[in-house]
Amino acid sequence: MPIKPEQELTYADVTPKGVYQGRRKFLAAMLGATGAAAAWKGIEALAPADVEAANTKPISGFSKWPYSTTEPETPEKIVTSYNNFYEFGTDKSDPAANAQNFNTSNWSVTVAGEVAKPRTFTLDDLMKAAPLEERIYRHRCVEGWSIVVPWIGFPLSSVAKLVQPKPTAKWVAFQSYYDQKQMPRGPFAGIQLPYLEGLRLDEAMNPLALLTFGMYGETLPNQDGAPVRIVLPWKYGFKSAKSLVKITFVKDQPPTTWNLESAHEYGFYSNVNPNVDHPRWSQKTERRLGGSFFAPRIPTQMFNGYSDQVASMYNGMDLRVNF
Ligand SMILES: Nc1nc2c(c(=O)[nH]1)N[C@H]1C(S)=C(S)[C@@H](COP(=O)(O)O)O[C@H]1N2
Ligand SMILES: [Mo]
Repeated sequence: MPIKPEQELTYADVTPKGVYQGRRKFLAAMLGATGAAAAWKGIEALAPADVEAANTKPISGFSKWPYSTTEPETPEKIVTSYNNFYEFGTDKSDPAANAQNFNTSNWSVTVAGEVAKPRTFTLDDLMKAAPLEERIYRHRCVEGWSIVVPWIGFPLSSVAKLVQPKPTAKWVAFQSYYDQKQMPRGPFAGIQLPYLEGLRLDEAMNPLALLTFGMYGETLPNQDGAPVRIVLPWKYGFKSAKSLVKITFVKDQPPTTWNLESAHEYGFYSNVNPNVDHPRWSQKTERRLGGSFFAPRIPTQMFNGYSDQVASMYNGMDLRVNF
C-alpha cells in the first residue's frame, strides 16, 4: 500500500530528485554540519531552478475571489516540487522530474452521461465556459501535510449548466488521463489507472468545487495536473483528480481509485475530518509545508475549515460511517 503518512517521510521524499541527486554532496555537507533543520532549509532554497515548471504560460484576465483564505500562500517552488501524481511515480519528487515532457496539447475533456447535451470540449472552449477567478484555498493531503495555493478556475457547476444534467444524474465521475507511453511508471504505481474519482451531485455542484486551469498566475504545471484538474478544498487531496479527460454524470455512486485500493482506509467521501483517524495515523494535526522545520504541527479543521460552505450537505449523515 503506497501512501505513507507524512510522519514517516524520509528526507528523499521531500527533496526534488534533481536537487537530491545533483547536489547530494552539498546537502550531505549541510546535513553533517547542522542536521535536519539545515536540510529542510536546503529543500526550500534549492528546490526551484531545475524543477520549476518550464511548461507553464501566464494566465490573464482573472478576478480575485473575495473569500480566499488570508493565510500565507505556500511558496510556489514547494507546490511544484512536492507532489502526488502516481502516474509519474510514487515519490514526492517524481512528478516534477518525470512529467516535464508530458504532452498536453490538443487536450479535450468529454462531459457526458446523464445529461441533455453531452459535449467534448477543447481546452480553450472549456476555459471559456465561465469567468476565471483566483481562489486561494487550503489543501490538506490525507498523508498529513497541507499547502495554501492560489488556484485559477471556476466552479464546475458552470460546465454543468452547459451540458444540462438530467434528473437521473445523482453522482459525478472524474477520469484522469492515462497513457502508458507518456506515463511509463504507471504500471508500477500500485494503484489501478486511469485514476478515478467521484462526488455526489450536490458536492460536485457546490460553489467551492473548482474546475482548475492554473495556479500562481500561470497555467498548471504538468506535475500539478495540467491542463485541467478539479480542486475540492474540504476533502483530502486525493479527491482532486488531475489532468482530467472525462467528467460523467451518472446514476450510481462511481468507483474511485483509492477506495478500490483500500476501502477501509479511503472512504468515498473523504471529507477532511480531524475526528476520524486514518487506520494507520491520526488526522488531528497537519504540517504546513514551507514553514520552519521547527514550526509546530497545526490542528486540522473540520472540513478543512470550509464548514460554513459544505457542512449542510452532510446533515444527518454519520461521518464516521461515511468517512
Ligand atoms: N490523476 C491523479 N490525480 C491526483 C493524484 C494522482 O496520483 N493522480 N494524487 C492526488 C493527491 S493524493 C493529492 S494530495 C493531490 C496533489 O496535488 P498537488 O500535487 O498539485 O499538490 O493530487 C491528487 N490528484
Ligand atoms: Mo494526497
